[in-house]
Amino acid sequence: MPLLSELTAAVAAGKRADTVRITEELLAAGTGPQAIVEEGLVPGMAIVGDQFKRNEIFVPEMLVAARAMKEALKLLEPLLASAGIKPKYTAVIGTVQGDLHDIGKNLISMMWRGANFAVVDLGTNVPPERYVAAAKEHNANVIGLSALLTTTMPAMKETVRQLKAAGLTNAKVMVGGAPITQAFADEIGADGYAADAGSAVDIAKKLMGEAA
Ligand code: B1M
Repeated sequence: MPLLSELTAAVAAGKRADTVRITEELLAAGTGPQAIVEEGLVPGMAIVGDQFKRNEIFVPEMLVAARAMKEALKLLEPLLASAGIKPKYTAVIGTVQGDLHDIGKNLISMMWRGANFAVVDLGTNVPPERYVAAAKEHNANVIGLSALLTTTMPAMKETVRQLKAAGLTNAKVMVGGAPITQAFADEIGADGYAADAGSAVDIAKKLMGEAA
């Protein structure tokens, strides 16, 4: 199997040591860091996202794969930065005000990073004003809101309202979390809704006008 395909398989299987070793071998063989990301690592996370959507794997496997990818990215990020290669899109993400759940939000961040989005993670309990300020500061293309409690759904609604009122014409607002539905997303005026981390990548890409 060519090395890039081996890398894809290693990430998808969450084999951290193999992922790092193959990344090092590819670099030593002269493969560019961008090709390693786009043709090796990202397809691995795409496989994981699809398996997750089909309930073939669960959160622990997804986290293990994401960690393997993160280790490889540690090697590549300085090279990508020095070559001036930047991710195409920037996403700002956080869990809405009053809500401290972050496991789902962290998964979405990892998957977006895996799809080559630059991700600014605002953490949990994020007030609407912070989303607005961060979206402006980073010129975000996607703003992701996560909520796990029915009691924090109004905070999500208020955040979407403030983001829309701020006139961020460049940015699409995406929402998700266990109590969130497409109907609620439509009701509060969000641009996109994803039920899980796998479809969160597809939806974000669609919002950017790209094929999922
Ligand atoms: Co909390 N909790 N919790 N909790 N907790 C739930 C959510 C609950 C359903 C449990 C229950 O009663 N059955 C319930 C909510 C009930 C409701 O509102 N209807 C609940 C409650 C009540 C509470 C407290 C109020 C409990 C208390 O103190 N009395 C409290 C609230 C604290 C607060 O936030 N202010 C609380 C606290 C906690 C812990 C701190 C103990 C811990 C959180 C730890 C952490 O996140 N660091 C915790 C946990 C772990 C859970 C459960 C057990 C698991 C949540 C989780 O991480 N799931 C949860 C019950 C459950 O879901 N089975 C529960 C795994 C995660 C991968 O899934 O986050 O849904 P999820 O993310 C998914 C999708 O939703 C989606 O993609 C992810 C991957 O597929 N998604 C997005 C998420 N965000 C997205 C954003 C997107 C797109 C998709 O676009 C931007």
